[in-house]
Amino acid sequence: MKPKVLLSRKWPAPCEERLSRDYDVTLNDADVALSAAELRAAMDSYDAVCVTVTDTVGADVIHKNQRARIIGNFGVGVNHIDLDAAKAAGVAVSNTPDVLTEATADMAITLMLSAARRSSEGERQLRRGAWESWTPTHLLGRGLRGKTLGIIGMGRIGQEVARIAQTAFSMKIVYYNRSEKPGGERLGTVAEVMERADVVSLHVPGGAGTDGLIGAEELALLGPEGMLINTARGTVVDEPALIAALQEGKLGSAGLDVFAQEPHVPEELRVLENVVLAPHMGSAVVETRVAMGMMVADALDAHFAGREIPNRLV
Ligand code: 8YV
Repeated sequence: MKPKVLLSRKWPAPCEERLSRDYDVTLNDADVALSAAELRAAMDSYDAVCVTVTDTVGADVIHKNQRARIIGNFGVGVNHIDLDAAKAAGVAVSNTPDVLTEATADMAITLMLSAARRSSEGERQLRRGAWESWTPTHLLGRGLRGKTLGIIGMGRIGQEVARIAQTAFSMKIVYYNRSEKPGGERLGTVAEVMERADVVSLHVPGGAGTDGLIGAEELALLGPEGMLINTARGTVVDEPALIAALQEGKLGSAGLDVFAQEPHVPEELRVLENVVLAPHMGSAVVETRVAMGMMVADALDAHFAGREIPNRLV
């Protein structure tokens, strides 16, 4: 009998094909995520449950003596999984680091360039037939060359964003991180980074420790010419404060791939011209998503073969 595996969302075909060879795979290909009750029930009917950022896997979902002894997370961020509850229940949890570093860093750079050069605004104008003529002052943006980029969270993705910005745009890098990392000047506080930088890109994990890390005060330090890029988690920024700062011109612009309550994006953000928005696409590259799925498959293979689980967090 093949172990029973649940995929909470649809995965790239090569990953599903690989898993189907060795496992009895069920997948949720509906457009909506599974509810907590469905996830809890799945923990008792499957040998492994594979989840994504859209699944809230709390202490009400994970329970002692559940059938699934492994939860494979398709993604690096695990703020949606209660790791303490998993530990208490003796359930393994794995994630997918490294393989999405470049894709996510590229997304941060995409948003940065797009917000700096107002390309989304220009496209919206063109598509609604409002581009009347070329003039020397039409849709003037800002250059990134020689500006200062602040990185909050100098982990793998933060370092890669810094590297690209430094090598491609000669940006000066300042960062806030608990420990010293290569690739820039480490500053003592988030506030110092917000004050020194022209552009700030967020790369800290989500969860209680970073909830509302960037609020009205920090945004004001970044200032009317400043730009905020977020490809980390929406909860890291106080979203109402961000909206107010953008509306009042206290913050120049923003590039956002993540939101506090996805897939909900506040109407106030959607109507602002000085914001570039993306629906959580950081790792949305074919090769990356396949690599992520294969990494979860590797973890399941190791688990069922009784080997050490790669990328095991719990
Ligand atoms: C993933 C992400 O696509 O890996 C992460 O933490 O935020 C995204 O890049 C998403 O989480 C899929 O679960």
